[in-house]
Amino acid sequence: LHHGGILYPRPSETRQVVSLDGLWNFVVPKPNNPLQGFDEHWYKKHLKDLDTEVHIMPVPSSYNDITTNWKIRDHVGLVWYDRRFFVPKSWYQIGRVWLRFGSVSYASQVWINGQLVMSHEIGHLPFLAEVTNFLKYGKENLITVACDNTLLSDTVPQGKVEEIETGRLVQSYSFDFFNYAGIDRPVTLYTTPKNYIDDITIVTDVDTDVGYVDYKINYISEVNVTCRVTLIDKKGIIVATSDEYGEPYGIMEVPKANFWWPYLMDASPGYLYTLQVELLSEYGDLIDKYSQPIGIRSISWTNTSLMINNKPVYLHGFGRHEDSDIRGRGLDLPLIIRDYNLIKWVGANAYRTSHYPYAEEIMDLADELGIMIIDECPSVNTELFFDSLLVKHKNSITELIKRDKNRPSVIMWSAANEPRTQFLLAKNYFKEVIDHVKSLDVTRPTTIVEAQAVNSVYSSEFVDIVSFNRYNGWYSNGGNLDVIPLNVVAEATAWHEKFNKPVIMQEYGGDTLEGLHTSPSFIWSEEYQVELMSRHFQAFDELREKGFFIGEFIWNFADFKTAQTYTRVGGNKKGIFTRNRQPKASAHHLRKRYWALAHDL
Ligand code: GCB
Repeated sequence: LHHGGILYPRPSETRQVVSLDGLWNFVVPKPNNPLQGFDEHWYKKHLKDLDTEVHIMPVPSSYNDITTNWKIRDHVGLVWYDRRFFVPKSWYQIGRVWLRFGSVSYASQVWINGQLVMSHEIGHLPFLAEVTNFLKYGKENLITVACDNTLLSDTVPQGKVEEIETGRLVQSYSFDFFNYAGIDRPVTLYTTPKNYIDDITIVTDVDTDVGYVDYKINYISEVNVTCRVTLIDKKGIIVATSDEYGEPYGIMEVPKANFWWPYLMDASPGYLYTLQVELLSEYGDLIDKYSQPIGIRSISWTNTSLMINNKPVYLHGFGRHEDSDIRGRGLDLPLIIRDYNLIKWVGANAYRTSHYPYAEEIMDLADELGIMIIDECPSVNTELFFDSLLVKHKNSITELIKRDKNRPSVIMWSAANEPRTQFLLAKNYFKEVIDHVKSLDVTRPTTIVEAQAVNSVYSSEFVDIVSFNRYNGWYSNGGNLDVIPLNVVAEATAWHEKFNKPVIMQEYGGDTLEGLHTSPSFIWSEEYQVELMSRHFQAFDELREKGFFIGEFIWNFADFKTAQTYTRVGGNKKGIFTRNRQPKASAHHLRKRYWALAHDL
């Protein structure tokens, strides 16, 4: 696998990008022979020529809900995808050709024309390989992907596979969202010159009205090169340039900079500049060029607050999922733009990418709108802790930070959701996880989202910001909404007192069936959800007076699919929007609060 940068494929004067999205062929091996594809060398054949049922599968999409066959929805193990594509003759000796997947869930192997080009494990993260020497130029090529959704004790996240009475394998897991799988994000083929820009790392800072952009360029080159870095504002005006020495690192000063501000904290939140990076030969010829959007802002924190550009922020938003009807976790542009419009409408300024990294295309919109992101790695509900798992957990963080390090929207790293941190084994495990995050990025605070009781947690001592989830009026005291203010204030205060750090309530909420009305409110009704929220708001207002409480996130932005269980009616219904993104009464209620909070700031 490629160990360099993972820059998003962007066309430029020196780079071409071709999408391999579209309709692929899809085959599920026979249940009695899960390794059929390997035994029969499917990667060397066209799936369409096999003597077995071939489905048409859209890419990107999860495969689970596309067909009408429950055996595909609930399949455990390998599935196979392939398609043909052309590579233009003009790409021959163009330099390098790369193949990049936005993500494949969970593990995958990729072949080009029958030759293995890469393998990757862990969903929700991009991976790539150089495929220059595997391609046929000016001819048709074949790409084959084997994808395995199996979750075991040594995967991130963990799961269990059991054989039931009929001999069928069944996947179980304790996390509360459907284990969607497949090629769920875009697949791209792109070119770079032979000598090319491999990675860019940006750290920004602010001082009164001056912005600082610290840049570091990694390039691969067999010849002597210099770097020219130019910062361009939204109007296309050059506001700063690197010095004449052409070093691959430096600091640019931007007088009277437009800072990146969170949504509703400024008239033009999410201001982005373009950082244009050029690799030049010693004669001054352009070798490679890449343009990276960046925002200028600072993040700092104390034991009671979190600051953007030295101004304290109060986070008000939600936990979310990448989830929708039919496509599952597959990237869908109409859906992400709808979500973006709903986020603006409801007046949220933040969300957590619960419980895995979201698509880069979604993150781009957060950068642009000024939404503050708590960027979560794919570790959710970890129950067993051991070294080989720790290695994978760290890998997922390495890949996440490599992908998102330049995003102004990312203001915090979440290293896990609801691990079983009451076990002593979790202590050293999470110390190592947080040390690892810090070894890669010291500019952002860390958190671990806790569900254990304050006094039995071994992880919050390592993080910068304490996060907890609690379902008062739902999993505890269901039906007794009056306990909420007391309990929430007491618990948040206890977290602060124990760890002396800022505190965020990362989840609270209750399942609500849209259209179910009761007066007085009764569990599952729209009225109950609204009242549950009001009682929390009362607690949050009290907590804000105390000075250490820095954020409230309702669970969840929208209803989403889960595994089949008797506690979930068509999935988790704690959304303030339905699964098809229409408001429940709670969305209107939340909107009033979030806009009022915004005007308060
Ligand atoms: C939680 C989990 C989240 C669940 C939620 C619920 O604590 O973090 O993934 O969906 O509770 O609704 O049970």
